[in-house]
Amino acid sequence: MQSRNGRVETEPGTARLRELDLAHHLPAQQNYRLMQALGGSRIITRAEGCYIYDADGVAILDGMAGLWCVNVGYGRAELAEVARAQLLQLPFYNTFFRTATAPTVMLAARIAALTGGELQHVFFSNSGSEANDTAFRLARHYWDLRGQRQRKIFISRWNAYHGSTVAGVSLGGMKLMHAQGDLPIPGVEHVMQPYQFGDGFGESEAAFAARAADALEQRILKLGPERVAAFIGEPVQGAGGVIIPPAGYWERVGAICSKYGVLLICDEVICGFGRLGRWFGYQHYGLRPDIVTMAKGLSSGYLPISATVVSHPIVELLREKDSEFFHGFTYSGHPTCAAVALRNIEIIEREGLVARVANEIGPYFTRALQRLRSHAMVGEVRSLGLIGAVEIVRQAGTNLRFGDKEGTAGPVLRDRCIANGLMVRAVRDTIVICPPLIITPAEVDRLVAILDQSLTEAAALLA
Ligand code: PXG
Repeated sequence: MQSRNGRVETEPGTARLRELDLAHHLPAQQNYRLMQALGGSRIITRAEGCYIYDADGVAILDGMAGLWCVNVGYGRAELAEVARAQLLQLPFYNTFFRTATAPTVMLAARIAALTGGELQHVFFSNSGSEANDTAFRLARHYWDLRGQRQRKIFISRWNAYHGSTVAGVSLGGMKLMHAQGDLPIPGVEHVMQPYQFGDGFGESEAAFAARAADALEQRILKLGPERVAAFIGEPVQGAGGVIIPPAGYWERVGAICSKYGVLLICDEVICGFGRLGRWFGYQHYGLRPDIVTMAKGLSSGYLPISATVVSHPIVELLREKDSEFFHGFTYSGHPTCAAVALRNIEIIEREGLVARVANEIGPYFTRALQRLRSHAMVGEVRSLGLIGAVEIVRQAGTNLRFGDKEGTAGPVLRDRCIANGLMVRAVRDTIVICPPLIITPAEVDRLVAILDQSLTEAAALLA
């Protein structure tokens, strides 16, 4: 690192790091002026289990598993060792020139075994965004090859998150992201999300599920089914605020996709690898997707890698038509990332983390979170597996928000949580929680105790 006098700084102190951060580093999704006003970033220096530690030595319980990704928890020496061995043997080789590496091939086979059925073919990328871009390009190419060149439109949902690339933002339903860069690109449509607390409050679950699913059918009919390529959705929307769909919603959506021959793409970037108590969220909902995208938990965030799993008939058609898929990234199937992902899957299996979420810690988490319902400002607590949300409202029993606009109370509560030693995120007025799958009952109790205390403090601040 270069200091002001040109010398290399080997171990700059925290204050200097924060100074350099403000001077040179543009962190993701930030208001760079506000960052300056707030004095820069918190420097995270190490992590172990479910805890992260900052440069001041403060321990913070990581209620977000990094960024919805560190499923096996921090400090897994064997993942470091596997990476080291692979780096020494073959750090990199590409998959463009009819070349492959052992970890890449083994990981593809491993993933295909986990997804099963027709989902037998795996295309690798580096991020969830790229996995979805891959799905986007592949689905359009597929319909061209099938001679249905009109089938170009993707339908997604408002408030979905599918990434930050041009196609990722377009497929996503975040209006603030669309507003920058003139997005979405043409050919992407959005329908209502299955967010009962926000958009179907007081409606029966069955009626709301039908209404939300039927919005998809109505849009398909309006556009003309022959023009719709695919529907993409997260089984449970994560970044949108942990939207757990009402019973029956996905079943109906799956049936609508089949009825009109629309490809179903499940974005498993957050739900995959045990989060909902199954390997994948689509399995929880009994869906049969044509394409499945995954990232995050695939390597527990230890190294960047993502995958687009493609069903057999799609690949069969590419073969039959003798068509080259002009798509790929330098690091598609990166052997070191693949080796780490393979070992990560092995850890999840060896430790029975998926069943643990379904049968033990998931239900424990659900019960513990429900204790927060005693607060007057908690409108709803919901969870599935190890993902959960707490809705902050002005008055329990309603869905009315604090202040003049949405998003007043959420950040206040989040900041109290962080100050009290718990990392969580606020999505407007929804606190979202997504801890590592290894979290212990005692750590869940601590997580809930901090939320409890922080709710009391936030209530006083918002009064
Ligand atoms: N799909 C889903 C469902 C995601 O959650 C992506 C795709 C994109 O993955 P990459 O690896 O390209 O970031 C994601 C990522 C947030 C937040 O604010 C969530 C994500 C990323 C950044 C911030 O909760 N999810």
